[in-house]
Amino acid sequence: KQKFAEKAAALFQENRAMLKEHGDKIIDQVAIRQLYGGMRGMKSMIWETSELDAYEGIRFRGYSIRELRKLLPKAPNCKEPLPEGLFWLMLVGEIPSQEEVNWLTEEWKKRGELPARTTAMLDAMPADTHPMTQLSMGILSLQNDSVFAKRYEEGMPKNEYWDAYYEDSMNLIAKLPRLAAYIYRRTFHNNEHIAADPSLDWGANFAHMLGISEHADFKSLMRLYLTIHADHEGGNASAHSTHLVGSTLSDPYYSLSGGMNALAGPLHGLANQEVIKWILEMVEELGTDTPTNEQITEYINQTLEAGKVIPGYGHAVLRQPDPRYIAQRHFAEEYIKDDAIVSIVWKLFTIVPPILQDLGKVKNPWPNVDAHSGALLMHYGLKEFSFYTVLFGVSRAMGVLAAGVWSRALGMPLERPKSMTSKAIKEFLKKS
Ligand code: FCX
Repeated sequence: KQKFAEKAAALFQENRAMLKEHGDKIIDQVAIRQLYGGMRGMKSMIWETSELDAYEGIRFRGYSIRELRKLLPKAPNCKEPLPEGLFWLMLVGEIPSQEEVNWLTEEWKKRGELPARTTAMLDAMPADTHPMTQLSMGILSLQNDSVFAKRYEEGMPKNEYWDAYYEDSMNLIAKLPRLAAYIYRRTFHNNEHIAADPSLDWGANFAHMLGISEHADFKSLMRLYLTIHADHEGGNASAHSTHLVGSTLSDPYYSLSGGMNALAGPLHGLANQEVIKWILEMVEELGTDTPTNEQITEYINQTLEAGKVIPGYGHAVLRQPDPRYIAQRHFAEEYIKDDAIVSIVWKLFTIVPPILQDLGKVKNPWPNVDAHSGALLMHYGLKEFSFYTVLFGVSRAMGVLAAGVWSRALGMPLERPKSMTSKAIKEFLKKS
C-alpha cells in the first residue's frame, strides 16, 4: 500500500503538469464508422495496468505472458506463476519479490471469510441459476461491508478515495475463490462444501475448494489460468464496465458486479463455455472423439451456415493467435498432450482460420483465450462448463480492481462520452 501510494502520488503530479502543457494535443480522430462499430480502436481512456498490442498480445506493465511465466514468483514445485504476483505487478508496477508475494498471499487469507448472509442468499436461489448470475449477486451481497461506501458517507476527502478502494478491492479479491467455490459446490455437488486450506496460496486454495482434483498439476493450471485471464487493457467489455461504474464513485462491489455482467455475454467471457459446448456437441453428433479433418470442416461450415459464430475464434483487437491461448497450449503439451478434446482443440487451430479467412469479413481468424481453456479444465474433471466463466471472472477481478485503485488515485472523473443520433449524423454529412 505504501509503495502504491508513493508511485500514485508521483504520477498524479506528473500527469497534472503534462496535462497543463499538452492537454489540448490531438491524440486520435473519430470516424463515423467507429460510432456505429463499437468504438473499435478509439483511444478514449487511461488504463495503467496492461496494454494490448494487436500482434504481440497483452503486456502487463510491459511484460508479456511468456516473460511473466519466467519472472513472477512461484509456489514450491510449480512452474507457473503465483497470480498474487501479477496483482502486485499491476498495482505497484514492479515484479514483486517472493517475500512480497508471500505477504500478499497471507493478507488475502486473513480477508477471505464469506459472511453468512452471502451463503444464505445463494442457498435461497434455484440451483439452476446460472453460475455467473450467482457470482454477480454474491459480489453484490458483500457490498454491505464496503469500506469505500462507509467512508464516503462519513465525508471522506477525494485524496483518500484510492485508500478505501484499495481496502475493498483487497477484501473482495480475497473472498472471490471462496464465493466461486461455494457457487460451484452448491450448484453441482449437493451443497457439500470443502473448507479452505490455510497452508495453500490463493490459486491452489481455490483449486482445493472446488474439490475436483487434488492433483498438483490442477493447482498449477489454476495458478496459470488465474494469471493469464486477469487483464486485457481497459476497453474490453468487463474492464470497461467496471471502470464506468467505478467512475460514478460506486464502490468496488457495485463496479465488479457490473463488470461480471458484461463478462457473462457469449461474445466475451461466456465464449469459454460456448467453445466446449460446441466441441462436445460435435463429438456427439459425429459419434467419435477422434474426428477427421473433413468431419471437423463440415461441422464448422454447418455452424456458419446456421448464422452462428465459431466460439473461441476472432477478436476485436488481436490480429494474431492470442498469447493466452499459446500459454495454455504449452501447458497442455507438457502435461496432457494425449487428451482427445485437447487434440480436437489443436486440430481446430489449423482448420478454422482458413475457413474464417475465406468469409472475407472476419478481421482476425485466429483463436482467442477461450478456445483452449475448457479442454484443460475438462481433463482434470471440471466438466460443468456453465461454471467456466466464473473462473474467468475471479481472475479478471484482479486486473479491473487494480486498475480501479489507480483510477481513484489519479482522480479520474465521471465517465461521460458524447452520443449522437443517426439524424444528427445525416445533418453533419449535409454540412460537410
Ligand atoms: N465466427 C464467425 N464469424 C465471425 C467470427 C467467428 N469467430 N468472428 C468475427 N466474425 C464475423 C462477425 O460476426 C462480423 O460479422 P457481421 O459483419 O456479419 O456482423 C464480421 O466477422 C466482422 O467481425 P470482426 O470485426 O472480425 O470482429 P468483432 O470485433 O466485431 O468481434 C468478436 C469480435 C470476439 C466478438 C468475434 O470475433 C466473435 O464473435 N468471436 C466468437 C466469440 C468469442 O470467441 N468471443 C471471445 C472473445 C475474447 F477473447 C473474450 O472476450 O473472451
